[in-house]
Amino acid sequence: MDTNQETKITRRKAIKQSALLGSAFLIGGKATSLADDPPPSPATTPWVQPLSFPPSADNFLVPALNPLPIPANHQRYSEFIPTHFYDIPVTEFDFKAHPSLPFSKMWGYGGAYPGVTFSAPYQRRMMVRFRNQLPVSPEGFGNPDIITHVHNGHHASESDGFPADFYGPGFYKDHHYPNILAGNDPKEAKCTLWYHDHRQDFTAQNTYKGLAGFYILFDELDSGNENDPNPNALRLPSGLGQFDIPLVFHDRRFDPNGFLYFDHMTLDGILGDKWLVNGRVQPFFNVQRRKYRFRLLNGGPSRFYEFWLSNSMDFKIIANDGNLLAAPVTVNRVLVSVAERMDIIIDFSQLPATTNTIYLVNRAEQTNGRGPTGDRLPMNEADRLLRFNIQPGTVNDPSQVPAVLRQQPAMDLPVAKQRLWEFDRKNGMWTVNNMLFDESRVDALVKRDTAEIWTLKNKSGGWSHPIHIHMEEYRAISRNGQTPPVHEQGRKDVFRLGPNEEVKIYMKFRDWLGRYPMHCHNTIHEDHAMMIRWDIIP
Ligand SMILES: [Cu+2]
Repeated sequence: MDTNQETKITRRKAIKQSALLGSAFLIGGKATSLADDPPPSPATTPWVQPLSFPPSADNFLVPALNPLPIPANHQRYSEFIPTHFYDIPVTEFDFKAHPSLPFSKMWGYGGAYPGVTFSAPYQRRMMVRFRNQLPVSPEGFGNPDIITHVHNGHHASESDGFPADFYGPGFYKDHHYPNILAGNDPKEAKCTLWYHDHRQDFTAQNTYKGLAGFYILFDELDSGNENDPNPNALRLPSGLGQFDIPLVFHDRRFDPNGFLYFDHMTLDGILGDKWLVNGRVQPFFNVQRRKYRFRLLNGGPSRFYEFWLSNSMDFKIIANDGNLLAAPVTVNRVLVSVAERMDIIIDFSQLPATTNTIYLVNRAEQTNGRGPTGDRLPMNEADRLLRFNIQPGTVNDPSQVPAVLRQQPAMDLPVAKQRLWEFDRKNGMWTVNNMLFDESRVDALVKRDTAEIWTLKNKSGGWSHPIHIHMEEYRAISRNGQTPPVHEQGRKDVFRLGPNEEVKIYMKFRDWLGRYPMHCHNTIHEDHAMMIRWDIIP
C-alpha cells in the first residue's frame, strides 16, 4: 500500500526518557525537573481494565429548556425550529485512568470523561445548552471559562464556538445544531464528528483535562443498522459500543504521585507517556470473529499516530475526517494527525483459530511536540494502545463493506478568490502569515455561495501542523503539487502539513454567516497563537 507518507524503519532513536531521568525527581516530596523533560509517569500494568464508553448525550434530553432559548440569537431559527433539547452540565469530578493511579480532578461534558456521546440522525434539530458548572478557582491547570465547538459541524457562527465567545462558571450558552446538509446536498453527509472546548489560549489545557467527546451522525446510507432493509443502506458494522466502536486516543502524563500533569514549559507541543483509549490506560476489548467498525480519533494535544495491527494485517479505511470515501481503501497502516479521524473496518474472522490476541499499536516515532520524526518504530518496540482478545468460535455477521460508499460532491462553484496561508514560527510563538491570532482582526472576508482555493503552506522544515478550518469541508486539489493519496481525495476538515509541505484546497462557503477560525490543531500551537479569523458575508 502506498497511501501514507513513507516513513523509514530505524532503531528507536530516543531512549526512553524514563530510563535517564527516573531518579532525578522527588526532591522533598515535590516533583522537580532537572532536565527539559518532565519526569515519567508511574508504572501501570496494561490490559487490566476493559475498554469503556462514555454515556449517551440522550441521557440529558429534556422536554424543554428553562429558561427558553432566545430565537433572535440564532440564524435561521424559524427554518430549523429545534425538536430536541439537551441540557448538559460541564462539571469537575474525580477520575482515575487506571486502577493503580489515584483520582485526578477531571472536567467533562455530562460529568463524563470522555464527554457524553451525541448520536443522532441527520437533520435532527438540536438545541444544546452547555451549563458551565466548573469551579471558579480550579486546582492546577485549566481555565474554567469555556466555549464548545463541534469539530466538523456545519453550524451557524454563533453556535460554532468561536474561541473568544467563552463564558464562566454559573453561565450557560445555547448551541443550535440543526444538522443540515451543507448546500442541502446528501453527498455532504458526515459521520464521525467530535466536540471539545475551544477557549481562546486555553484549548490545550481544557481538552487535556477532559473537555472532549464524540458527536456521531447517521443518514440513509450510513444508517447505523447492519440489518437495514432499505436497499440504499450500506449496512456497515453497527451498534455503538457493540460493533461500531468510537475510540479516542489521548496520550497523557502523570506526575510522580500519579496525578494528571500538564507541562506548561514548552510551546513545541506536549507528549504523554501513557496511552489512554476512551479515557483508560491501555484497556482490552473482547471481540468476536467478525467485522467491526472503529472510529479512530486522535484527541491530541500534539502526538501523531501511525496505526497498525500488531500482526500487520490489512484493514479498510472507509471514512476520513468523518466523510465516507467513494470506495474503501485497503491498507495495513494509517497516519493520523491531531484531530483527524479515520473510520476503519477490521475483520477479525480473517484470523487463524489459534490467534487469540492482537494489539492496535502506534509506530510513529515522536520525541517532542513538534511532530513525528518520520521514522517508524520496529513492531516489537511499537506503542501498544489497545489489546483485542479474540473470542473463540464463529459468529453470524450480517454487516457488509460495499465496494461503493458515498459519491463525492462536485467542485462546481466558480472560484472567486485564491489565498495563500503560510504557517511559521516567530519569537517562539506560532504564526499564520506572520501574524498571531487577534479575535478582533478579520484576516479574510469570504462571500457566501462562492468557492475559493486556499494554499496551506508549512514554511518550516522542523515542525508539522495539522490545520483545521471550521464550518465547511474542503477537497485537496494537490499535495506538494501532486495528486493527493487516495484516502485524502474525499472531503476533509484537517490537513496534516509535514515539514515544508503544501496543500491546495477547494472550499465552498454555504448556508451560514459570521466569524469562523482556521488554526493549527496541535493545541499548544493553537493557543500560542496559530489561528486566524475569517468571516462569511452575504
Ligand atoms: Cu502546529
